[in-house]
Amino acid sequence: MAGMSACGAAGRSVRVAVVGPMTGEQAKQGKDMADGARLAVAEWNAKGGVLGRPVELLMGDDAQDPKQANSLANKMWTRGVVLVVGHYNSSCTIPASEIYNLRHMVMITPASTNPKVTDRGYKTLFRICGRDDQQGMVGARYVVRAMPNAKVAVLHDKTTYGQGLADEFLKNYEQMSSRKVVYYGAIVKEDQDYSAVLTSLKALDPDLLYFGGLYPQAGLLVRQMRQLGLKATLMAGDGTYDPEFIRIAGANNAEGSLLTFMPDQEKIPGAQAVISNYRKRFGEVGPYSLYSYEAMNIGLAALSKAGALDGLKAAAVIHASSFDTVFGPIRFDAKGDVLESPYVVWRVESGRLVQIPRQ
Ligand code: ABU
Repeated sequence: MAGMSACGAAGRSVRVAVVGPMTGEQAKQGKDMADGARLAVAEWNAKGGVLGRPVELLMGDDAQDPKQANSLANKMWTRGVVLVVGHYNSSCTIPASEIYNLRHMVMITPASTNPKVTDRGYKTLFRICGRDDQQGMVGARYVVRAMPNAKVAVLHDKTTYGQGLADEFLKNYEQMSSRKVVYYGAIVKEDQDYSAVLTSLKALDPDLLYFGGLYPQAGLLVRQMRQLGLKATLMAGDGTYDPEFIRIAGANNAEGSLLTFMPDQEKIPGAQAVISNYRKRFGEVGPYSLYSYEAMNIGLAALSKAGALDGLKAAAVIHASSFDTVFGPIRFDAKGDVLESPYVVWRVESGRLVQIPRQ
């Protein structure tokens, strides 16, 4: 854990944190989240901070490991952090949030989409992105409408996120289509060679393979599918939505892949100034950069409105308020989820992600 610049004497500053996978294969997602939070904190400090104090941003690396996430949550508590933006992986957010809940620290995840994150109803826990039951349904609805006679297979990476999302897709697909999938299985995430599973799949010749997992594995999977002559279209969720997926897969291999994510951030008029400022400081905006930026803004606005560095009071403000964000006004339900499901379907076309008009 590394402290960012202390904008004032420790003890007088308002300590907040951004936590996620800052190292390892998901480090890009961690950096995107960290940069979004950095931009928000810089803007608050330029306006005078919060409650008359400078905001001090701490960063924590959970290395996508639940044990490290728990240890980090405890460290943030001992360092006096009142607001945490993170984690990225649902498998880290769920256990670490037990600690944030116990300590009455506000936690807003910009990226963890497993339903269990908020279904426990913790008072100080919020999620600014959507849920896997929502994106699983949107993915299934697209397949049923656009590929009604497709042979569909489902694969996941055995993680909380990957298996949970695959199961949501499966449930919705089988209900909506009254058809059964031809295959349901899993890969070992740490493996680099998926040929055993893919060889079994090739014999079934599916038209669509739904994958519950993240972009490093999805990219390898598509590359190896094409090497084995498997022509199935890959569909996956928000964890695969990143240009890195196309780079790892190879543009020709990824062509036609379908992903669920929020609508095009580049086309939101109210986001343009923030996107421009972000680019000047950090480079290209990642999928979770703006979610992280607004998670930090909401948390800091709530502390300010609460008038105290008190997680329970700030959480009550978040539950009771509407927040103007680059995505438009955001309100949270009683569980801490945003009121609107954000998901649309995207397709890889000519090596780029292109949003498909709403179905
Ligand atoms: N939602 C993208 C991946 C992070 C997670 O929910 O585990």
